[in-house]
Amino acid sequence: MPDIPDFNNPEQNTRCGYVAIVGRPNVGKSTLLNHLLGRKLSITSRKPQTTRHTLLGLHTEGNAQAIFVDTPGIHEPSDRAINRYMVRTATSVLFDVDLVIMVIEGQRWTEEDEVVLRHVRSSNMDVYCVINKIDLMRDKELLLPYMQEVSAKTGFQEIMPISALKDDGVCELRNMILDKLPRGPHLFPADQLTDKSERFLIGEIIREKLMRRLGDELPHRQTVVIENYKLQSGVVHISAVIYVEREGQKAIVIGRKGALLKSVGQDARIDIERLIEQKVMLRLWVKVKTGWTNSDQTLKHLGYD
Ligand SMILES: Nc1nc2c(ncn2[C@@H]2O[C@H](COP(=O)(O)OP(=O)(O)OP(=O)(O)O)[C@@H](O)[C@H]2O)c(=O)[nH]1
Ligand SMILES: [Mg+2]
Repeated sequence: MPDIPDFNNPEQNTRCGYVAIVGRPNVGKSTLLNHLLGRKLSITSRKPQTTRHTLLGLHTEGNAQAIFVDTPGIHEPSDRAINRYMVRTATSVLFDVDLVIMVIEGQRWTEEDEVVLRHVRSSNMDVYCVINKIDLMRDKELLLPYMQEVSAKTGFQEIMPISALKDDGVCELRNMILDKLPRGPHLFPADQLTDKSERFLIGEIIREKLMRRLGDELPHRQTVVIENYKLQSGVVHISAVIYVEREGQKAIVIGRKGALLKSVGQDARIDIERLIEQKVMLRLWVKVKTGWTNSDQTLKHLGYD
C-alpha cells in the first residue's frame, strides 16, 4: 500500500484488518467475539480452556471489514502437548494482526494476565484493553480505580469496561475497532462469516455440549472428530467420534444407561440444525485413544495442526 492514500481509488476508501482477541483462559474472549458478530460462532463454557483453535469471525459493515481472531486462553506453558499447542496457537497470532484486544476481568488482575501482557508487549502491536464482566462488579465505584490500576500496570492508553454477555459497551467497542482498521481492500466476501468449515463448527458444537455437561476434571480429556456427513432424503446424517484418554472416562461420557451421551446429542443436534438450516440425524460414538493430549503426532491426526 502506498504511504499516501489515493482517495480516488475505491479500494483505498475501504478499511480491512485482523483483530486478535487474546487473554487468559475464561475471561470471555469467545463470548465477546460472538457479541461483536451478533451471532454465536465460537463455543463458550464456564470452564477454562474451552477454545483450542484460532477461529476467524468476519464482520463487514459499510466500507469496513474486521477480521476478528478468537484464540485459546494464554497460560503458563505446561508439559502437556495440547497446552503447548494452545499457547503456541494463541501467541503466534499476535504477530500477524493489525490490532490486539487484550481481555481481562473486572477487578481481578492475575498472574496469568501478567503472562498475557508479556506476550502482548513483545508483539509491539496497538492494544485495546477490555475489562469484561463488569456486570459482576457489585460496587461500580471501584471500576475507575481499577482502570487506573490497570493503566499504571500496563501503560495501555485505551481501556474499555464492558460486559460481553450483557452486550454492554460491545457496540461502542465494535465502532472503535472499525474506525481504527487500516485502509485496504476487503479480504473476504461481505457475506462470509468465518474461515472454518461446517464440519469444524459441528465438531465444536458437540465439544461445547460435552464440556457443559461434564464435571470439572474431564472436559480437557475429550475431543471430537466428524467421521461422516451425508445428505440422504432431505436429512443430514452426521456421525462423530468423541475421543477420550481412558476406559473410565469413556464410561463417564456415556453416562448411566447412555443418559449423558444422549443429552449431549440432543443439545448438539438443535444447534447443528440451526447452523446448517437442515434436519439432522446425529450419531455419537465414544472411543479411547490413550494419551492423545500428550502426543504431538496424535494431536496432528486429530486436527490440532
Ligand atoms: N457475568 C458474565 N459472564 C461472562 C461475560 N462474558 C463471558 N462470561 C462467561 O464467562 C465464561 C467464559 O466465557 P468464554 O467466552 O468461554 O471465555 P474464553 O475467554 O473464551 O475462555 P477460553 O476459551 O477457555 O480461554 C462463560 O461462562 C461465559 O458465559 C460477561 O460479560 N459477564
Ligand atoms: Mg474461548
